[in-house]
Amino acid sequence: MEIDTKVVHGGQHPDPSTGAVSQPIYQTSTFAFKDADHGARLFKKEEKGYIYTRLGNPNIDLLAQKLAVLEGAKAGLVFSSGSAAIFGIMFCIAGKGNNIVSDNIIYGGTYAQFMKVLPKTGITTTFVDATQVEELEQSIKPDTKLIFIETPANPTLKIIDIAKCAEIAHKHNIPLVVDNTFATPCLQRPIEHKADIVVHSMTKYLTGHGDSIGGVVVGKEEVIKELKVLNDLGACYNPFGAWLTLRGLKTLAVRVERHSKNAMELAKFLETHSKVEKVYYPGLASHPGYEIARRQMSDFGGMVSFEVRGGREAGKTLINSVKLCIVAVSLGDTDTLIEHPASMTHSSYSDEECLKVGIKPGLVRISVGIENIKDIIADLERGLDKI
Ligand code: LCS
Repeated sequence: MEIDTKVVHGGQHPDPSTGAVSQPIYQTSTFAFKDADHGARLFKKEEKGYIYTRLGNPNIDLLAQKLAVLEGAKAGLVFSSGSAAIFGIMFCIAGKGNNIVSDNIIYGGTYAQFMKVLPKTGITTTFVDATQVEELEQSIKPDTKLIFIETPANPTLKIIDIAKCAEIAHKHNIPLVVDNTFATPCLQRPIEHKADIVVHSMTKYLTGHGDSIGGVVVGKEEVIKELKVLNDLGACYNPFGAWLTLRGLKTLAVRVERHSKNAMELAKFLETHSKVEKVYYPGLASHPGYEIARRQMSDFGGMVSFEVRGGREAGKTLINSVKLCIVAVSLGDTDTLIEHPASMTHSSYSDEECLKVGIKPGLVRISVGIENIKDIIADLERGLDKI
């Protein structure tokens, strides 16, 4: 099946007990056993069945299975957020006293987790520019347990060659972890490029309507089994959230097609605008990652960033002048969202760190929605005129 058929049917069948095409919501914390022996057999894993929603639930399991199918992985595990999913990987795969190597442009919340939370568990992070293959390879030390990248990266849309990073990781017998939130499996499937573990904030395109927070990890069965111990830590998801994401996934391909088409038009408009200094969109030939993006993605996605002439103040004027675009963080929603990375999503980077990795003070990020592009452009044109 092609990916746009898989998002509709992949891993899913009508409910076996009722024939319901949309799986009913199993909003229950616990499941009744037939008798004492049945309960004991389930706990001993001698028989399959549901025990308690923290350990497993039909909606949550179906979602994990479906996302594994979409990414071409063997298994998956869903979490209460993308951040929890990332922490799960670091805690279980890297572990105490070890190191991870991460690209230096990542979501600000992930950066904060690597800088402030992981050290509490004894994990250190080495930040590199993963587009520089030699730098990446040299950064790997004997205690390095994994490489982590986002591509396209938040917020500069930096494109990293997944296959090259995987080659380096495997040379050193460590896994490559790819955060595929920006691309979605409709546009990029990192496992096809030899990545080992894929993580998503489901909060974004996968759920797609800005109404639920969640995260997922997919990979080999042994990796997911390792992460399953996190159930004992309390890491789990909820049936209604899973149902919302399963519903959102049905339209993922059509939404992403529209997001990408709108983003390309917006990027082209911004590139010719006199108030705009630079546009960051991997679908533009001027983007340094354009060739790699063409190779590893089937389209360029719905995220566009740009620098306005006049720096932070000009960016602020623009953000305060738009009417249709909603001033908010998050991304991948039906609605167009606009934000200022340096003071919002990436405020965990100091001003110096922002400058070092290229998150300029005048950078504005737009999650291009599925509205009519003429209305989005008209709104931004009005805002740019106010600068
Ligand atoms: N990975 C990426 C690439 C993200 O953009 C985010 C959140 C996360 C992981 C974390 O996922 P969460 O825990 O929020 O589900 N990115 C956000 C952003 O750019 N604005 O608000 C949240």
